[in-house]
Amino acid sequence: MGNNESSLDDLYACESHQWYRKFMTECPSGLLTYYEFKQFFGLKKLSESSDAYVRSMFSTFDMNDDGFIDFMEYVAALSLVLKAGVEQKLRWYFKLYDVDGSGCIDRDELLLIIRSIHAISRTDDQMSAEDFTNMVFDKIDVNGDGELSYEEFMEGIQNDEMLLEKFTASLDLSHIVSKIHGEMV
Ligand SMILES: [Ca+2]
Ligand SMILES: [Ca+2]
Ligand SMILES: [Ca+2]
Repeated sequence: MGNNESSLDDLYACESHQWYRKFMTECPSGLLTYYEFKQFFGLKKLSESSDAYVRSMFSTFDMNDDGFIDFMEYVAALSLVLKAGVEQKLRWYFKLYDVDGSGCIDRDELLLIIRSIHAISRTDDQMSAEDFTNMVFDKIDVNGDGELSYEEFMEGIQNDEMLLEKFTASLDLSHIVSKIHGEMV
């Protein structure tokens, strides 16, 4: 089979093309509103806390803050979810988890997000959102001030295999990816 480099490029181009088709089918105006975003990802009936989570996800994808996700923002978001390295993902998670943008993640923020993730992904995870939040703070709130700074978060998660796996899995969005792939066949 041809050389690897070009087939990788082809694959990427092909994926982008599929993403574009899906995007334009679901969203002919080329701009995705929050409502359409939820439709797009099959997130219709959400509890209040899940809604808050999806809304903050929407606004991290809406990079120019105009209230819409355009195609470039959508591709950037998908590329991040699908292809980004660990550090890049963690940086994005930090932004997502820091709901009020204070530069630190406090206990309530982490709990809110973890609860919302549980609600959306319906994992039969043994650990409750409260237990998970407490464990995270026990492990990586190094100075014990009840907030996770950017450094505590980045270093703590990257140095703890179990947490790293948990956090990556929590946002792997595989149901979204498989939804998109499902329509590629
Ligand atoms: Ca935008
Ligand atoms: Ca905060
Ligand atoms: Ca701290």
